[in-house]
Amino acid sequence: MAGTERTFAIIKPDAVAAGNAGKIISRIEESGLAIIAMKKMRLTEGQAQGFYAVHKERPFFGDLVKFMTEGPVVALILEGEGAIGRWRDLMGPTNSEEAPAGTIRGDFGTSIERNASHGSDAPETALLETNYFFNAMEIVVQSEAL
Ligand code: FUP
Repeated sequence: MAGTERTFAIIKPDAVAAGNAGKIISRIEESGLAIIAMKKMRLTEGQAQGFYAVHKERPFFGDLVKFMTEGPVVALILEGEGAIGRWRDLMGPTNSEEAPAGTIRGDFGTSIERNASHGSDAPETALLETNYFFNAMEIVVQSEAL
């Protein structure tokens, strides 16, 4: 059992621009995960480079940064039992072309790059990523979130 976890999520520029942010937020709410922080923002190039720093040597890094800065995103912190795995299950596999219908990446993404959403892959990255985007005063305690 994973226990209560927090995970970091992004609704990416493709999904926001297509008007799918609300639908994705509805899926989160229907899943029972609590949204304990949320904001819409436009990432700068430096912020996007910092967020994806682990990928900086990869050939797709430049394009990924360009994509993540092309329009606003919605950043969220989700909390619940096993939140990290549950959010990744809701998103589906990285490549939207391989993601099944019914998953967020399958329904709202179009490629491996333009895949509608991000989710942390482990407790360590979840903590790093939530702290990169949110400060303590932007996070509500779960009893107030629902
Ligand atoms: P995920 O954990 O599912 O977000 O996937 P990765 O950490 O492997 O990749 C991070 C992001 O890089 C993905 F969301 C999309 C992007 N990416 C590409 O644009 N091209 C690739 O070949 C691989 C990943």
